Amino acid sequence: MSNGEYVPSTTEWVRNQVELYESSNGTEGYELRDSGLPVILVTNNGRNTGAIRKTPLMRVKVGEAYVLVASMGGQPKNPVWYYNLVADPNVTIRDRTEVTPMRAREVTDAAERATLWAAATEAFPPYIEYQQRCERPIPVFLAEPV
Ligand code: F42
Repeated sequence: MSNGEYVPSTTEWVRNQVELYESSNGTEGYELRDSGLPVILVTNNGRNTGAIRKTPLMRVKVGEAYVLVASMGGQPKNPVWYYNLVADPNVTIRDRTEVTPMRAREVTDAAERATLWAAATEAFPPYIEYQQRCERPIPVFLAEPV
């Protein structure tokens, strides 16, 4: 990881979720709005600035690993964090009170992706609709403990 400074998300509700999650040491802010579904926090480096970025994502846990789904609500473009993770796969994942250094790789093998997509849609069914909404194949990463 670089020594960059933390630069909060430009999206207010996302920034607020990160703030609550971190300031409570993972005892608050770990659910997606009113859905009650659990969220993890991914910390990584910006590929151009080296700044520290923090991105809440749905919690999709497979064994010791986490599936990271670059869905961004089914918008046409990939989220910026997708490009950051491709450039530098070193991340820290907070799952409530547990913080673990991990490495994230984009899953390109079709069979592996299908298995992880099934786990992702089981944890968070709206991913199915997000994929129907956009033409890009939604990228999937697997983050594994270093
Ligand atoms: N997003 C998902 O894609 N999947 C999820 O499962 C998901 C769940 C979720 C749960 C709770 C919650 O609060 C948010 C959730 N989100 C989920 C939204 C997610 O947290 C992100 O906000 C969203 O995916 C958009 O990611 P983004 O990286 O495009 O963020 C935007 C809004 C943003 O803040 N961008 C910064 C900016 O300033 O515009 C990014 C800046 C950046 O990284 N710059 C790079 C750098 O070097 O610093 C350079 C980038 C470049 O390519 O030039």
